[in-house]
Amino acid sequence: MNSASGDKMPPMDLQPTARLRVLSGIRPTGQSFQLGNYVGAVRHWAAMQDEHECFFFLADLHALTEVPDPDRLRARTRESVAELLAMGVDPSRSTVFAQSHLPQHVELAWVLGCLAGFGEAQRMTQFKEKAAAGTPASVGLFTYPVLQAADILMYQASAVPIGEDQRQHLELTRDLAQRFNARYGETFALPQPYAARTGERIKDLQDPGRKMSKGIGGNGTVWVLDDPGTVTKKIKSAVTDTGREVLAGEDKAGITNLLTILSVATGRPVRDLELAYAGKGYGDFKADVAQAVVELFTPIRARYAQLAADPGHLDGVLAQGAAQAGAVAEKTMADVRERIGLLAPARQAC
Ligand code: AQP
Repeated sequence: MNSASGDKMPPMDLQPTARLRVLSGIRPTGQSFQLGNYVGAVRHWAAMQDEHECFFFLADLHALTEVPDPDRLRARTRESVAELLAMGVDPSRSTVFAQSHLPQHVELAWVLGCLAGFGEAQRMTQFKEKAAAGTPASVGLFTYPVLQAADILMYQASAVPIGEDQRQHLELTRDLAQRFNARYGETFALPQPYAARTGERIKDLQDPGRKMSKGIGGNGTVWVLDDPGTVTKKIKSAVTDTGREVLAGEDKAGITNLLTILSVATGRPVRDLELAYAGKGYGDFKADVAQAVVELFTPIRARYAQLAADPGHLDGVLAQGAAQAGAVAEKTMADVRERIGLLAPARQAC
Protein backbone atom coordinates (compact mmCIF):
# COMPACT_ATOMS: atom_id res chain seq x y z
CA MET A 1 0.00 0.00 0.00
CA ASN A 2 1.32 3.41 -0.88
CA SER A 3 2.01 5.51 2.20
CA ALA A 4 2.99 8.74 0.51
CA SER A 5 0.28 11.35 0.70
CA GLY A 6 1.49 12.97 -2.49
CA ASP A 7 1.00 16.50 -1.25
CA LYS A 8 3.14 18.11 1.39
CA MET A 9 1.58 18.87 4.76
CA PRO A 10 1.32 22.66 4.73
CA PRO A 11 1.89 24.59 7.97
CA MET A 12 -1.20 26.26 9.37
CA ASP A 13 -1.57 30.00 9.26
CA LEU A 14 -0.83 30.97 12.86
CA GLN A 15 -3.52 33.67 12.86
CA PRO A 16 -6.38 32.04 11.02
CA THR A 17 -9.38 34.21 10.44
CA ALA A 18 -12.01 31.46 10.09
CA ARG A 19 -13.31 29.65 13.18
CA LEU A 20 -11.39 26.43 12.71
CA ARG A 21 -12.34 23.21 14.40
CA VAL A 22 -9.40 22.20 16.56
CA LEU A 23 -8.87 18.86 18.26
CA SER A 24 -6.25 17.82 20.79
CA GLY A 25 -5.85 15.19 23.48
CA ILE A 26 -3.73 14.42 26.49
CA ARG A 27 -3.20 11.13 28.30
CA PRO A 28 -4.39 10.93 31.91
CA THR A 29 -1.09 9.44 33.02
CA GLY A 30 1.46 10.50 35.61
CA GLN A 31 1.07 11.95 39.07
CA SER A 32 -0.51 15.09 37.58
CA PHE A 33 0.22 17.01 34.39
CA GLN A 34 3.73 18.36 34.27
CA LEU A 35 5.21 21.74 33.44
CA GLY A 36 5.91 20.67 29.83
CA ASN A 37 2.26 19.66 29.28
CA TYR A 38 1.20 23.10 30.48
CA VAL A 39 3.78 25.01 28.43
CA GLY A 40 3.61 22.93 25.27
CA ALA A 41 -0.08 22.10 25.19
CA VAL A 42 -2.70 23.16 27.74
CA ARG A 43 -1.95 26.88 27.97
CA HIS A 44 -2.32 27.05 24.18
CA TRP A 45 -5.61 25.13 24.40
CA ALA A 46 -6.90 27.70 26.88
CA ALA A 47 -5.80 30.54 24.61
CA MET A 48 -7.47 29.22 21.45
CA GLN A 49 -10.97 28.71 22.85
CA ASP A 50 -12.44 32.03 21.76
CA GLU A 51 -11.12 31.94 18.21
CA HIS A 52 -11.77 28.27 17.50
CA GLU A 53 -14.29 25.49 17.95
CA CYS A 54 -12.28 23.26 20.29
CA PHE A 55 -12.54 19.58 21.15
CA PHE A 56 -10.20 18.51 23.96
CA PHE A 57 -10.16 14.93 25.18
CA LEU A 58 -8.57 12.77 27.80
CA ALA A 59 -6.95 9.95 25.90
CA ASP A 60 -7.71 7.22 28.43
CA LEU A 61 -7.67 4.49 25.76
CA HIS A 62 -4.20 5.60 24.71
CA ALA A 63 -3.19 5.52 28.38
CA LEU A 64 -3.94 1.78 28.41
CA THR A 65 -0.72 1.14 26.48
CA GLU A 66 1.02 1.76 29.82
CA VAL A 67 -1.20 -0.89 31.47
CA PRO A 68 -2.11 1.39 34.39
CA ASP A 69 -3.75 0.24 37.60
CA PRO A 70 -7.55 0.37 36.94
CA ASP A 71 -8.47 2.38 40.04
CA ARG A 72 -5.64 4.77 39.39
CA LEU A 73 -6.67 5.30 35.76
CA ARG A 74 -10.26 6.04 36.83
CA ALA A 75 -9.13 8.51 39.49
CA ARG A 76 -6.51 10.05 37.24
CA THR A 77 -9.04 10.65 34.45
CA ARG A 78 -11.29 12.61 36.80
CA GLU A 79 -8.33 14.49 38.29
CA SER A 80 -7.22 15.36 34.77
CA VAL A 81 -10.54 17.08 34.06
CA ALA A 82 -10.04 19.19 37.18
CA GLU A 83 -6.50 20.03 36.11
CA LEU A 84 -7.52 21.04 32.59
CA LEU A 85 -10.25 23.29 33.97
CA ALA A 86 -7.86 24.73 36.56
CA MET A 87 -5.41 25.53 33.76
CA GLY A 88 -8.04 27.50 31.87
CA VAL A 89 -9.91 25.02 29.66
CA ASP A 90 -13.53 26.14 29.82
CA PRO A 91 -16.25 23.55 29.16
CA SER A 92 -18.74 26.28 28.32
CA ARG A 93 -16.56 27.24 25.34
CA SER A 94 -14.90 23.90 24.50
CA THR A 95 -16.01 20.29 24.30
CA VAL A 96 -14.14 18.31 26.97
CA PHE A 97 -14.60 14.56 26.94
CA ALA A 98 -13.07 11.18 27.72
CA GLN A 99 -12.04 9.17 24.66
CA SER A 100 -13.49 5.92 26.04
CA HIS A 101 -16.95 7.51 26.40
CA LEU A 102 -17.20 7.52 22.61
CA PRO A 103 -16.90 3.90 21.37
CA GLN A 104 -16.92 5.31 17.83
CA HIS A 105 -13.18 6.03 18.24
CA VAL A 106 -12.36 2.35 18.45
CA GLU A 107 -14.77 1.50 15.66
CA LEU A 108 -13.18 4.03 13.29
CA ALA A 109 -9.70 2.89 14.33
CA TRP A 110 -10.59 -0.62 13.14
CA VAL A 111 -11.86 0.70 9.81
CA LEU A 112 -8.72 2.79 9.31
CA GLY A 113 -6.53 -0.08 10.51
CA CYS A 114 -7.88 -2.14 7.62
CA LEU A 115 -6.66 0.55 5.23
CA ALA A 116 -3.28 1.06 6.88
CA GLY A 117 -0.33 -0.91 5.56
CA PHE A 118 1.67 -2.98 8.01
CA GLY A 119 4.83 -1.46 6.55
CA GLU A 120 3.68 2.10 7.02
CA ALA A 121 2.65 1.39 10.62
CA GLN A 122 6.10 -0.12 11.14
CA ARG A 123 7.72 3.12 10.04
CA MET A 124 6.26 5.06 12.99
CA THR A 125 9.26 5.94 15.09
CA GLN A 126 7.37 6.59 18.34
CA PHE A 127 6.61 2.89 18.72
CA LYS A 128 10.31 2.06 18.69
CA GLU A 129 11.16 4.95 21.03
CA LYS A 130 8.44 4.13 23.56
CA ALA A 131 9.15 0.40 23.46
CA ALA A 132 12.87 1.11 23.95
CA ALA A 133 11.99 3.35 26.92
CA GLY A 134 10.11 0.54 28.65
CA THR A 135 6.48 0.77 27.48
CA PRO A 136 5.31 -2.81 26.77
CA ALA A 137 5.66 -3.44 23.03
CA SER A 138 2.01 -4.46 22.65
CA VAL A 139 -0.18 -4.53 19.57
CA GLY A 140 -1.98 -1.56 21.16
CA LEU A 141 1.23 0.47 21.23
CA PHE A 142 1.92 -0.54 17.63
CA THR A 143 -1.51 0.58 16.40
CA TYR A 144 -1.60 3.69 18.60
CA PRO A 145 -1.13 6.02 15.57
CA VAL A 146 -4.18 4.46 13.88
CA LEU A 147 -6.36 5.17 16.94
CA GLN A 148 -4.90 8.66 16.95
CA ALA A 149 -5.90 9.05 13.29
CA ALA A 150 -9.44 7.98 14.24
CA ASP A 151 -9.50 10.53 17.11
CA ILE A 152 -8.68 13.32 14.68
CA LEU A 153 -10.71 12.32 11.61
CA MET A 154 -13.83 11.60 13.68
CA TYR A 155 -14.33 15.32 14.34
CA GLN A 156 -13.40 16.54 10.84
CA ALA A 157 -10.86 18.75 12.62
CA SER A 158 -9.09 21.13 10.30
CA ALA A 159 -6.30 21.89 12.75
CA VAL A 160 -4.44 19.77 15.24
CA PRO A 161 -2.01 21.37 17.69
CA ILE A 162 0.93 19.00 17.73
CA GLY A 163 4.52 18.88 18.78
CA GLU A 164 7.26 17.89 16.35
CA ASP A 165 7.18 14.34 17.80
CA GLN A 166 3.60 13.90 16.58
CA ARG A 167 4.18 15.12 13.04
CA GLN A 168 4.70 11.63 11.63
CA HIS A 169 1.39 10.49 13.13
CA LEU A 170 -0.42 13.42 11.56
CA GLU A 171 1.11 12.54 8.16
CA LEU A 172 -0.27 9.02 8.60
CA THR A 173 -3.68 10.48 9.53
CA ARG A 174 -3.74 12.51 6.32
CA ASP A 175 -2.63 9.51 4.26
CA LEU A 176 -5.41 7.37 5.71
CA ALA A 177 -8.01 10.11 5.17
CA GLN A 178 -6.95 10.50 1.55
CA ARG A 179 -6.99 6.75 1.00
CA PHE A 180 -10.47 6.45 2.49
CA ASN A 181 -11.75 9.41 0.45
CA ALA A 182 -10.27 8.00 -2.76
CA ARG A 183 -11.82 4.59 -2.22
CA TYR A 184 -15.21 5.42 -0.72
CA GLY A 185 -15.85 9.05 -1.70
CA GLU A 186 -15.08 12.36 -0.03
CA THR A 187 -15.68 11.79 3.69
CA PHE A 188 -12.86 13.20 5.80
CA ALA A 189 -11.39 16.69 6.01
CA LEU A 190 -7.58 16.68 5.81
CA PRO A 191 -6.21 18.03 9.09
CA GLN A 192 -3.26 20.38 9.18
CA PRO A 193 -0.73 20.84 11.97
CA TYR A 194 -1.44 23.87 14.11
CA ALA A 195 1.90 25.06 15.33
CA ALA A 196 1.75 27.13 18.47
CA ARG A 197 3.28 30.54 18.07
CA THR A 198 5.92 29.57 20.60
CA GLY A 199 6.79 25.89 20.34
CA GLU A 200 8.79 25.56 23.55
CA ARG A 201 9.85 22.09 24.61
CA ILE A 202 10.55 21.86 28.32
CA LYS A 203 13.43 19.58 29.19
CA ASP A 204 13.92 17.27 32.14
CA LEU A 205 15.62 19.24 34.95
CA GLN A 206 17.98 16.39 35.75
CA ASP A 207 18.70 15.44 32.14
CA PRO A 208 18.17 18.44 29.85
CA GLY A 209 18.98 16.24 26.87
CA ARG A 210 15.49 14.75 26.99
CA LYS A 211 12.01 16.25 27.32
CA MET A 212 10.27 16.57 30.65
CA SER A 213 7.71 13.78 30.72
CA LYS A 214 4.97 12.38 32.94
CA GLY A 215 6.37 8.92 32.37
CA ILE A 216 9.81 9.80 33.73
CA GLY A 217 8.85 11.78 36.82
CA GLY A 218 11.40 12.11 39.63
CA ASN A 219 13.30 15.28 40.45
CA GLY A 220 13.58 16.22 36.79
CA THR A 221 9.81 16.70 36.47
CA VAL A 222 7.86 19.60 37.94
CA TRP A 223 4.26 18.52 38.45
CA VAL A 224 1.62 21.20 38.06
CA LEU A 225 0.32 20.20 41.51
CA ASP A 226 3.71 20.14 43.27
CA ASP A 227 3.69 22.25 46.42
CA PRO A 228 5.89 25.40 46.40
CA GLY A 229 8.63 23.80 48.51
CA THR A 230 8.95 20.84 46.14
CA VAL A 231 8.97 23.08 43.04
CA THR A 232 11.72 25.20 44.58
CA LYS A 233 13.80 22.20 45.58
CA LYS A 234 13.57 20.64 42.13
CA ILE A 235 14.46 23.82 40.28
CA LYS A 236 17.32 24.68 42.62
CA SER A 237 18.81 21.23 42.07
CA ALA A 238 18.40 21.40 38.26
CA VAL A 239 21.48 20.25 36.35
CA THR A 240 23.29 23.18 34.71
CA ASP A 241 26.93 23.46 33.66
CA THR A 242 30.18 24.61 35.15
CA GLY A 243 29.98 28.09 33.64
CA ARG A 244 28.61 31.21 35.31
CA GLU A 245 26.76 33.05 32.59
CA VAL A 246 22.99 32.94 32.31
CA LEU A 247 22.91 32.63 28.54
CA ALA A 248 21.00 30.35 26.19
CA GLY A 249 23.14 28.20 23.93
CA GLU A 250 23.61 24.74 22.50
CA ASP A 251 26.30 23.89 25.03
CA LYS A 252 24.13 25.15 27.91
CA ALA A 253 21.06 22.92 27.73
CA GLY A 254 20.20 23.19 31.44
CA ILE A 255 20.40 27.01 31.57
CA THR A 256 18.59 27.31 28.24
CA ASN A 257 15.78 25.18 29.65
CA LEU A 258 15.53 27.31 32.80
CA LEU A 259 15.52 30.48 30.68
CA THR A 260 12.67 29.05 28.61
CA ILE A 261 10.74 28.23 31.78
CA LEU A 262 11.30 31.71 33.24
CA SER A 263 10.36 33.31 29.95
CA VAL A 264 7.06 31.41 29.78
CA ALA A 265 6.28 32.03 33.46
CA THR A 266 6.97 35.77 33.32
CA GLY A 267 6.15 36.57 29.69
CA ARG A 268 9.59 38.17 29.25
CA PRO A 269 11.64 37.27 26.17
CA VAL A 270 14.73 35.13 26.76
CA ARG A 271 16.98 37.90 25.42
CA ASP A 272 15.69 40.36 28.06
CA LEU A 273 16.29 37.78 30.76
CA GLU A 274 19.85 37.16 29.58
CA LEU A 275 20.52 40.89 29.88
CA ALA A 276 18.81 41.11 33.27
CA TYR A 277 20.98 38.28 34.67
CA ALA A 278 24.29 39.47 33.21
CA GLY A 279 26.89 39.27 35.95
CA LYS A 280 24.58 37.43 38.39
CA GLY A 281 25.20 33.83 39.41
CA TYR A 282 23.18 30.69 38.82
CA GLY A 283 21.95 30.70 42.42
CA ASP A 284 19.95 33.95 42.12
CA PHE A 285 18.73 32.93 38.71
CA LYS A 286 17.45 29.55 39.86
CA ALA A 287 15.75 31.11 42.88
CA ASP A 288 13.88 33.48 40.54
CA VAL A 289 12.89 30.65 38.18
CA ALA A 290 11.54 28.70 41.14
CA GLN A 291 9.61 31.73 42.42
CA ALA A 292 8.12 32.39 38.98
CA VAL A 293 6.94 28.79 38.60
CA VAL A 294 5.47 28.82 42.11
CA GLU A 295 3.57 32.01 41.23
CA LEU A 296 2.41 30.51 37.95
CA PHE A 297 1.05 27.33 39.52
CA THR A 298 -0.29 28.64 42.85
CA PRO A 299 -3.63 29.87 41.43
CA ILE A 300 -3.91 26.69 39.35
CA ARG A 301 -3.42 24.54 42.46
CA ALA A 302 -6.05 26.57 44.32
CA ARG A 303 -8.59 26.18 41.49
CA TYR A 304 -7.73 22.50 41.23
CA ALA A 305 -8.45 21.96 44.94
CA GLN A 306 -11.92 23.50 44.56
CA LEU A 307 -12.73 21.56 41.39
CA ALA A 308 -11.43 18.23 42.66
CA ALA A 309 -13.67 18.54 45.71
CA ASP A 310 -16.72 18.23 43.46
CA PRO A 311 -16.42 14.98 41.46
CA GLY A 312 -20.09 15.21 40.46
CA HIS A 313 -19.35 18.43 38.60
CA LEU A 314 -16.34 16.84 36.84
CA ASP A 315 -18.44 13.86 35.77
CA GLY A 316 -21.07 16.31 34.53
CA VAL A 317 -18.45 18.07 32.40
CA LEU A 318 -17.51 14.74 30.84
CA ALA A 319 -21.15 13.79 30.30
CA GLN A 320 -21.86 17.08 28.56
CA GLY A 321 -18.68 16.68 26.49
CA ALA A 322 -19.63 13.13 25.51
CA ALA A 323 -23.05 14.32 24.35
CA GLN A 324 -21.55 17.14 22.28
CA ALA A 325 -18.74 15.04 20.84
CA GLY A 326 -21.10 12.10 20.37
CA ALA A 327 -23.36 14.09 18.05
CA VAL A 328 -20.41 14.74 15.72
CA ALA A 329 -18.91 11.26 16.09
CA GLU A 330 -22.17 9.49 15.34
CA LYS A 331 -22.72 11.53 12.21
CA THR A 332 -19.21 10.68 10.97
CA MET A 333 -19.67 7.00 11.73
CA ALA A 334 -23.10 6.83 10.10
CA ASP A 335 -21.47 8.10 6.88
CA VAL A 336 -18.51 5.76 7.26
CA ARG A 337 -20.61 2.66 7.90
CA GLU A 338 -22.83 3.40 4.94
CA ARG A 339 -19.89 4.08 2.61
CA ILE A 340 -17.88 1.01 3.50
CA GLY A 341 -20.87 -1.30 3.08
CA LEU A 342 -21.88 -2.28 6.62
CA LEU A 343 -25.47 -3.38 6.77
CA ALA A 344 -27.49 -1.11 9.06
CA PRO A 345 -29.18 -3.08 11.86
CA ALA A 346 -32.87 -3.63 11.11
CA ARG A 347 -35.29 -2.04 13.57
CA GLN A 348 -37.13 -4.72 15.51
CA ALA A 349 -40.86 -4.74 14.91
CA CYS A 350 -42.81 -4.15 18.14
N1 AQP B 1 8.33 18.50 27.89
C1 AQP B 1 7.36 18.98 27.11
N2 AQP B 1 7.47 20.21 26.57
C2 AQP B 1 6.47 20.71 25.78
N3 AQP B 1 5.34 20.04 25.50
C3 AQP B 1 5.18 18.81 26.04
N4 AQP B 1 4.19 17.90 25.98
C4 AQP B 1 4.53 16.82 26.71
N5 AQP B 1 5.74 16.99 27.28
C5 AQP B 1 6.18 18.23 26.86
C6 AQP B 1 2.95 18.09 25.25
O1 AQP B 1 1.88 17.75 26.13
C7 AQP B 1 0.84 17.09 25.43
C8 AQP B 1 0.55 15.82 26.22
O2 AQP B 1 0.64 14.70 25.56
P1 AQP B 1 0.43 13.26 26.18
O3 AQP B 1 0.12 13.27 27.61
O4 AQP B 1 -0.58 12.61 25.33
O5 AQP B 1 1.79 12.54 25.97
P2 AQP B 1 3.25 13.02 25.86
O6 AQP B 1 3.45 14.02 24.77
O7 AQP B 1 4.07 11.80 25.72
O8 AQP B 1 3.46 13.74 27.26
P3 AQP B 1 4.25 13.21 28.51
O9 AQP B 1 4.10 14.21 29.58
O10 AQP B 1 5.64 12.83 28.13
O11 AQP B 1 3.41 11.93 28.92
P4 AQP B 1 3.73 10.38 28.95
O12 AQP B 1 4.88 10.18 29.88
O13 AQP B 1 2.44 9.79 29.46
O14 AQP B 1 4.05 9.92 27.56
C9 AQP B 1 1.33 16.91 23.98
O15 AQP B 1 0.76 17.92 23.17
C10 AQP B 1 2.81 17.13 24.07
O16 AQP B 1 3.37 17.68 22.88
